[in-house]
Amino acid sequence: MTDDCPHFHVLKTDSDTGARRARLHTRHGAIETPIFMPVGTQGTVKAMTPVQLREIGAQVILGNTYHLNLRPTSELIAELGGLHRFMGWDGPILTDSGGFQVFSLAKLRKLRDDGVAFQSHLDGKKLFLGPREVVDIQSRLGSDIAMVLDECPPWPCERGPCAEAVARSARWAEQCLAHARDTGFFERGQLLFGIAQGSTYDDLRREAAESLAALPFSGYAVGGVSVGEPEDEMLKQVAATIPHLPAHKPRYTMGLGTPPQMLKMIALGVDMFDCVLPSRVARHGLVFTPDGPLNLRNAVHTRDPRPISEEVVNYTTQFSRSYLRHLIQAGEILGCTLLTLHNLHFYLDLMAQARAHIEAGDYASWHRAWCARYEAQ
Ligand code: PRF
Repeated sequence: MTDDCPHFHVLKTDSDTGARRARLHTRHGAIETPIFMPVGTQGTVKAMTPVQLREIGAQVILGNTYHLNLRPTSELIAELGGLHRFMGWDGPILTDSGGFQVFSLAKLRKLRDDGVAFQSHLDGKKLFLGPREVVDIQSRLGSDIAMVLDECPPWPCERGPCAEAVARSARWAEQCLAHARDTGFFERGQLLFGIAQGSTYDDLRREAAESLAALPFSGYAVGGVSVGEPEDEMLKQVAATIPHLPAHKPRYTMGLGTPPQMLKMIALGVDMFDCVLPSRVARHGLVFTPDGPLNLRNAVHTRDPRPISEEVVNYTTQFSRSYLRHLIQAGEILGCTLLTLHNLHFYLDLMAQARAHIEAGDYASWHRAWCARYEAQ
């Protein structure tokens, strides 16, 4: 295997941890890593305009094959010029393949060797997603980074079913790659990432990673983490997977996490993260600060004239905790916008700090001190 990867350049590798500073090139521009990707499931990062996302430093956002293909459908989005034009975001977009969402949302799922049959959670319509379907849908959406179809075992999961999920995911990944090649996916400049499963079994994690690493995917994700397992178990699973993935390609842990979890995973060599956490909890009044999360619904903030944090500067931190609490208590839309903006800015800025500290060569001590303060509460 050569260490040449035309779309990914590792700029600096940390000497004390597995952290690296890199640049991922897509057909809608470059992404500086480590990076957090705000989640825009239905073609919108809830409560945020694309201009606001740009202003807080978002570089790449996520979309979801499952949701967008049900409504308004990938055919309609293709007809309207693709997802970028449809939603007015001209930066990179990563789309998840839909398998994971079928398992968490759809009704009457039936797992088959060739894919998964299910009923729409919206209208009960009978549908099917296989390796070819998810590649075709992501082609129509025009995402810059597409994900293969995988089977994410629940936690906890017995070894037998987990080994089957790993084997099935490996077959589906290979079929996705073959179909992408056959349909001009890579010629159009789209990238395709493999997803390594394996739950809590180190040897299955290794097997999953090695079988994917043998194929020329554009990057690799660690799937099946943050599905209810304790944090130390989550870190163990990522640590069991990363060493068996190619070092010269991007690595992405799907669907996590808290700020300290992301910093710890960067130290293990992870480059990319996505999570609904910062945007979802914002809509319920929870905001992030360097001293840990703050619940603005709490009565202690009723007359608090201070900003969310004296150290964080964004559009939202000009307002008092008292006012922001009032907006959330009153169910005002602006409350969702302001708190989502704050939380996403907090996550994106944390990644910018991580990049700067990897460059400066003090990532190990910086991230330990950052987590200690955040978790001291
Ligand atoms: N697979 C896919 N998407 C996902 C996951 C996965 O395992 C997870 C698990 N944390 C979140 N999103 N395809």
